[in-house]
Amino acid sequence: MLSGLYLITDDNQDGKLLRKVEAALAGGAQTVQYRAKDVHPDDRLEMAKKLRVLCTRYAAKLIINDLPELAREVAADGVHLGQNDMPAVQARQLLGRDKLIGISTHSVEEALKAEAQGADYIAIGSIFTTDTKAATQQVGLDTLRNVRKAVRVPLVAIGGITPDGAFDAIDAGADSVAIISGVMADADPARAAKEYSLLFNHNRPSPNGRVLTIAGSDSGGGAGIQADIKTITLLGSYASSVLTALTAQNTLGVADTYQVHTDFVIKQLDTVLDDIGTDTVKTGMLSWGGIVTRVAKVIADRSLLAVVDPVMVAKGGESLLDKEAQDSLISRLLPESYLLTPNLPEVEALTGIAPRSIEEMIDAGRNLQELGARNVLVKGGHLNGEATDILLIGSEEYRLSSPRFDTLNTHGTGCTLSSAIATFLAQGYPLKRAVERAKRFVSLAIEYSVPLGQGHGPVNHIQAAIQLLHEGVSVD
Ligand code: 3NM
Repeated sequence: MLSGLYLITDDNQDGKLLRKVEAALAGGAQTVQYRAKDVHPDDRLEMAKKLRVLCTRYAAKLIINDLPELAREVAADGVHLGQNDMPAVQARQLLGRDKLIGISTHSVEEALKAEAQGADYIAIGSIFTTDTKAATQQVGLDTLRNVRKAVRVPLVAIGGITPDGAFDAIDAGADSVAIISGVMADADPARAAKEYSLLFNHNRPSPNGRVLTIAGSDSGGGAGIQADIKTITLLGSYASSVLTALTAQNTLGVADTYQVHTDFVIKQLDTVLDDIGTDTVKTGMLSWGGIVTRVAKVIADRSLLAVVDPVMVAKGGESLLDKEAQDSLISRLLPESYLLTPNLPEVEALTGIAPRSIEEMIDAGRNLQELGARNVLVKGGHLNGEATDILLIGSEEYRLSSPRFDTLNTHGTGCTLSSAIATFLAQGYPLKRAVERAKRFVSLAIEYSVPLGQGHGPVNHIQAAIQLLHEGVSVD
């Protein structure tokens, strides 16, 4: 059964092809189609052999585009044919019954014909506009839906597919999404591949998705690892946790802190990852520079998708990280973060800019992307007026507003937001939808908070989760 991310190679022969394909395989690509339009046959054979070895190592399928003979020569798992290539019947004779034959189609009629000819899977496209292939017709999601109704074989959606588009294509019935530029043109193909691969977790039975939180313990239970585990669990994913520090804490503040040895932090991390693995990571309070650096290295080595809450400044304004840890955060962890979620004091500590307007929040967020963060959510809660957050996804920019509530009970909102985002990502929501849904969860948790203790009380995770599930899926 063909499913998940179907990577198609581009014609880029600058020597980086194998490295990019390997990164994409590490990120979760299930199928690789070798598509080499303008390559000398000798070089093509050489590359196809190398891809065969690589795909075998990652237990992924190798498909050869257009060339059944080459597929046979390198013992590929199958061949992909266009409408004008060798007829499927002939390719079947050449390759035998056990190999996969895929056929490109652009309509219900072509899909029915391809199925009748014995296609093992059908590609349908171009779903969206694409610059990668000239002269392809755009067919849209409706055609995909109609093809889904008409045929039984696995469907691969192709053409201009971004993570958001992939989410919609999967919803419309695609078993797999075929991607060229979304992975091959990305500076970080492993994380790009992981981003697409996670989308296939959507609508799985709970616990759906695995989230690993790396943070400190809040004995009061409102923030830190306790808030993370409540959030992840109540929203329906599996939570694992790595403790960096223990605090003696209540709603009035932190009475004392007990540091966990760095070696033991890393031991927890490796032990969980070597066995259970994880779909996403959320990092909170990392305490000091040594932990930041070594956690960042694990995230880099394993290409983990990390939501990094740069916990640096306490509610009262006091610094929670020493200078060395701040430097390590900027130089080591920022470049490995999939999403960075600073509040305004943290933006100032990281960039030296203290944003006083939406435009300045955007500028500061762009600075953080230049420092290496893939995407940034600048939380505007500390500005006066309506709370507006800025979400920067690559070069896109979104303004997300939420209501303000007149309450002291906001202890743990930052932890809750970042772990809710990590959870929804692990459940297969693309980033913008994951952030919107997580913001809704936090708003509900604040709205339903009840007084506990004499200081900043905790938010109400359980009531928020119940309410969110009642509201249904869509917050678009
Ligand atoms: N075939 P990207 S669209 C190879 O419509 C190919 O059959 C298409 O590249 C079709 O992910 C396409 O960069 C290009 O848009 C897909």
